[in-house]
Amino acid sequence: MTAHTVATQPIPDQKAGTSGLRRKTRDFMAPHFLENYVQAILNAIGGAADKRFVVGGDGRFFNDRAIQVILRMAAANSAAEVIVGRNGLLSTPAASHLIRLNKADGGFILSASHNPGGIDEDFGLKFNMANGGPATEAVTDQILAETKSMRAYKMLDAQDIDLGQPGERRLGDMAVRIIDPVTDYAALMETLFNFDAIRGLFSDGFTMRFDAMHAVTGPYAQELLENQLWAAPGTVINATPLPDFGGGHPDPNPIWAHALMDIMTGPDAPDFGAASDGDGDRNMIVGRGAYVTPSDSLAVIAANAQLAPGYRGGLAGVARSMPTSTAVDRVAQAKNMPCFEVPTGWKFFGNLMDAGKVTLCGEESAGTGSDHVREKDGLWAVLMWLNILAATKQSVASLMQSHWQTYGRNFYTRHDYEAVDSTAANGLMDAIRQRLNSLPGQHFAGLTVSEADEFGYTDPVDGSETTGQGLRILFSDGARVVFRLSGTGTEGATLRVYLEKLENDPDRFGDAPATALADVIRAAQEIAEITPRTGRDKPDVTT
Ligand code: G16
Repeated sequence: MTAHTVATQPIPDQKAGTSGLRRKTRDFMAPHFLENYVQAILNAIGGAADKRFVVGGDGRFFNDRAIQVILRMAAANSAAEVIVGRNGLLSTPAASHLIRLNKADGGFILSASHNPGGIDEDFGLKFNMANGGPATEAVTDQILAETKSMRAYKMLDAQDIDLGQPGERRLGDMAVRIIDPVTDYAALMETLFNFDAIRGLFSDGFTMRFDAMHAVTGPYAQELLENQLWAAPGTVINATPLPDFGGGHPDPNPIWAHALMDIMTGPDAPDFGAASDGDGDRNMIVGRGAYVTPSDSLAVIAANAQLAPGYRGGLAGVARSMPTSTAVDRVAQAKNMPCFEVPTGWKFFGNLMDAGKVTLCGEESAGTGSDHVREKDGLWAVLMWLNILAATKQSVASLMQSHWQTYGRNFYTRHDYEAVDSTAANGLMDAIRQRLNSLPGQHFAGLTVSEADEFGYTDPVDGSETTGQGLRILFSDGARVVFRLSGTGTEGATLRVYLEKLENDPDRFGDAPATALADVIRAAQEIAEITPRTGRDKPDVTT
């Protein structure tokens, strides 16, 4: 087997978004596209010589081909070892754990997360660093710079490696270690949660559905929930990872996980429902007839985490992304815990966790996790909920009621306008940006603006600065609307409108979010002129 150098040209716009490079699958399959980007990553981290990496993905279309390319390039760039999940499968949190467990130099995670998969859908690649977390902005900036001057990449002439069986292989001088994707991750979960208590819950007749959405968490959920925690066979549905996720969006929210929502609101609803996304880092939590928003889930976990053995000593602090509701802030205040607000993107939590400033992090985009890894972790959140339910012996609905009684209810909803013309979306944002200073004091839909700004962040650990992270409008009654353009889409622009209002009147806790937030929604429409500027009279997705 010989390594050779392939001449190439820079490919425009290989700029990472919120979480790595996401593009149409056919873009990734185009000549040199993947290879250029992989070489740019290796160059940006100072080369691969003698380094060890973890490689795996969510099993979407092109996952298998891309992994073979990465293996050959790692070998040609003189890496010492690559650890790869059997059949190329690794959930994102499991990959993060493996990097840390094996003290690897980093990892390549192949996924476009919750985006659909297939030759005409989406693909993605991101690099995680030695701490197990997504590359920081400094590193992604360096990768981008490398893509712009890319002239050659290294490739080993070699046959595909059979990834179907665990064991040691060699690719030239590089070792390839194929491992079971689930084992180490499941062992980590057992150190964090009270498995006996959860087994007791299921033994007492507690029922559950976990929708793996034909994505990567199927094997993880079957092993943990059905084999180790004694949930009834059939608890995990859509458990086989498929390259096109069965034609669906593997996005765990009430819209895309509507099959699970139908079960949970139907006459035979089980006690508990949950779902995870393409690569297993997002989660949805739902009780019988009781959907829990990701922001509320974060707050409930912050309030109850000490019930799980791994968190018995309490939390060092909590952090949320800026658009996430402030429900967790009130828990932190009551418990006298530090609470950090960071830009959208899990990479912004990494420094806080590494520095021991926070234990628990969460995002409105269905991500929750702790410092056990450096990614959000869908199944971790599900096990945390099961542990809390086992310890409190409450239903999801009653737990939420008592949480709101204590802390108030943050009504919350997000409106997504997808595949909007990019110029129109940027124009909408610019127009608000230009009016930020004049908005305070103005009235919209009966609400008075009290503050308006554009969110920027200075990392308290390394002092790095990030600007332009969302436009915030606060109203005098404490309600809030945030406008932000998504960084994970692959088509046009996606406008996200995040709407929130705190309610302290227990008689109103049962209101529908759309009712409770009606005035905030109208105010957002008026401020952003959404319909005239985008031509849309309603959001594509409301969660
Ligand atoms: C990614 C990041 C998350 C972030 C989300 C937001 O999620 O990992 O930290 O909250 O994107 O996406 P957007 O920029 O579209 O609002 P994932 O699950 O897609 O990797």
